[in-house]
Amino acid sequence: MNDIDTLVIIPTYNEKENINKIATAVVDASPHVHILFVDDNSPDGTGDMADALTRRSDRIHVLHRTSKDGLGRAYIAGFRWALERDYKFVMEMDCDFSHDPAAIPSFRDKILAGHDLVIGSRYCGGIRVLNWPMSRLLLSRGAAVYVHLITGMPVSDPTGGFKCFRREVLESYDFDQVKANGYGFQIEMTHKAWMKGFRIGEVPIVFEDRQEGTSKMSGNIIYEALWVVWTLAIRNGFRRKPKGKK
Ligand SMILES: Nc1nc2c(ncn2[C@@H]2O[C@H](COP(=O)(O)OP(=O)(O)O)[C@@H](O)[C@H]2O)c(=O)[nH]1
Ligand SMILES: [Mg+2]
Repeated sequence: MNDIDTLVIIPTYNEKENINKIATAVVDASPHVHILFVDDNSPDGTGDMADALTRRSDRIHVLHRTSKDGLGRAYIAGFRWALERDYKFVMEMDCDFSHDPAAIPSFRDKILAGHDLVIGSRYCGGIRVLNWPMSRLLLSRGAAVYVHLITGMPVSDPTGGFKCFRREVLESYDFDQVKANGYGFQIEMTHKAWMKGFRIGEVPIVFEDRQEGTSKMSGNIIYEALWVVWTLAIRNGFRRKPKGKK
């Protein structure tokens, strides 16, 4: 695989305005990455566009799924695909430019400096969110406070979806036991890694609302995140630190 050691997984559902631009931007951002698009049979033809991209670049791959099944399920399919191959690091990233591809190298650098999971944070040392409605900012900030109060997890942006896993973290999960599928999925994956004692780091990111296409966020996703936090806390007996730590 030469210099390639990182897979950037990008789930897509109706992203025809963004997919070509994001592919170019990610490939240009780092010589170390491949992309895997995980498309849930988007009605707008995003899956066909992803196929066309794979023919143009051997650094771009696509996984097609039959129907819209949520972000978490798409990522798990991508994680399994990554683990069948030799990637050392696996990233999560949205297709809509809310996550700036130029930040990709900072995640890999932070992992190489001795972390197992690196989370892009909008909220460490200030708030860096552009063009989001105030309601969504409050929801996201509220979720961060809620997660911290209930679990004690020392992560400033637990619902964020721009992150990088060391392969060993993904190998440690039992994907059949993952319950949540939306923002709760991000909280659940990070909480599990933290409980197992993996080293978690944060890099500051600027988050900008999408300019093209539409959000797939729904009320159900919010309810799911609310209960999943309690499930995680209860399942771990309200333990507020990783195993083996005093
Ligand atoms: N494959 C797949 N991708 C999804 C699904 N839901 C959302 N996405 C993708 O996940 C990313 C984040 O979704 P988005 O709608 O921007 O959520 P928001 O940023 O929270 O409003 C985008 O790249 C979407 O195309 C899904 O059910 N399946
Ligand atoms: Mg978005």
